[in-house]
Amino acid sequence: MTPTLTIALSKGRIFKETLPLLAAAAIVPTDDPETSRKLILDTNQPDVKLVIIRATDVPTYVQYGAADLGVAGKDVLLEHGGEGLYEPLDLKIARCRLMVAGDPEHRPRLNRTRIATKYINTTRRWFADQGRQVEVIKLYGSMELAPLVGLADYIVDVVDTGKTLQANGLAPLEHIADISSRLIINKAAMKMKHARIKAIMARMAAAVGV
Ligand code: PRT
Ligand code: MG
Repeated sequence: MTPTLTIALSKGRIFKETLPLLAAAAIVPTDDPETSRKLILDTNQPDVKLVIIRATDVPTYVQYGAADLGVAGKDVLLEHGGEGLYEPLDLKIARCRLMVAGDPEHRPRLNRTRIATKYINTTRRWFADQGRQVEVIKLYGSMELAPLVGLADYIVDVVDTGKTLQANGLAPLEHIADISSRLIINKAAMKMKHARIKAIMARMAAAVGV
């Protein structure tokens, strides 16, 4: 019996945009995570399962080998640090930009500028690399609210169309990184399940067009 191959995905845009790439590798889920309450989804292949978890947890599952493969945004990977993972393929999906954003008219407090974000490591690195002293405040969502209520001077968040910023009177100010989702692979699994993983990678790469 072949051991199970487990693929970690998050619901929403990553799941939707990964589906055609999995299909190119002949992997088709038999449950829909948006309607099912199951956290482990079966696929058309008896020895391939999908685990559906929070986007920020995907690198952790793959790092510890709880999943062999995963799909994670580069924003999430920058923040995680990528330890224990291979990141062999840019899937070019769920694209956006990691930005510093705020009210362009705003004058930051003089002693120490405050930045609200869920990307605390990446944010610290971005400002430290430029020798700018900031205080970083960890939030788990709705970052756009922080400057409006005086919690922070600026935010660091991913921006796609910019409509969310605009609707809140904010604008993108500094570009930190271009973001897309990456295929990530557990290092031990890459050795133990090499042939199967290589085959999936090759078919996904062909579907992405690289
Ligand atoms: O939503 P949840 O808290 O469960 O987790 P999550 O936000 O981490 O997951 P999800 O599925 O929303 O995002 C998964 C990945 O998609 C992220 O890690 C990014 O790599 C990528 N991605 C691409 C985005 C966006 N585009 C995006 N626009 N992630 C989030 N957004 C949000 C952004 O945070 C902001 O609130 O959408 C809003 C901005 O969109 P615009 O179009 O108004 O600019
Ligand atoms: Mg979200």
